[in-house]
Amino acid sequence: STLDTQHDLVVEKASARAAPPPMYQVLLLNDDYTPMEFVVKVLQKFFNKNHEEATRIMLQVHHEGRGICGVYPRDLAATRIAQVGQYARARQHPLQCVMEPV
Ligand code: TYC
Repeated sequence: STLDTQHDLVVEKASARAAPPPMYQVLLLNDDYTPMEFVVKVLQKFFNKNHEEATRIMLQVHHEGRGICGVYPRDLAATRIAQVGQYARARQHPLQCVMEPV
């Protein structure tokens, strides 16, 4: 470690720091029933996408079966999946969201 006496900043060696947390992709899965505009809304509301990027991801899922919504540490990925599940179920849509390690 070095001490920056001007600014009191401590810079540690990488080997002395905590490892970065394991990261997980959150993916949306295609189905035949969930309306396209609902999927776009979910991507804006829970994954902070603008309408254009949300539309691109929705169409990728529609055509390829799955698409990446975001990459997060495990607890945040699990929270997003639970939020999407509750939001979709409450509106009678079968939309499914899953996570997998990067
Ligand atoms: N396939 C759906 C339809 O034609 C649209 C859709 C896109 C559904 C993405 C789910 O994750 C999904 N209405």
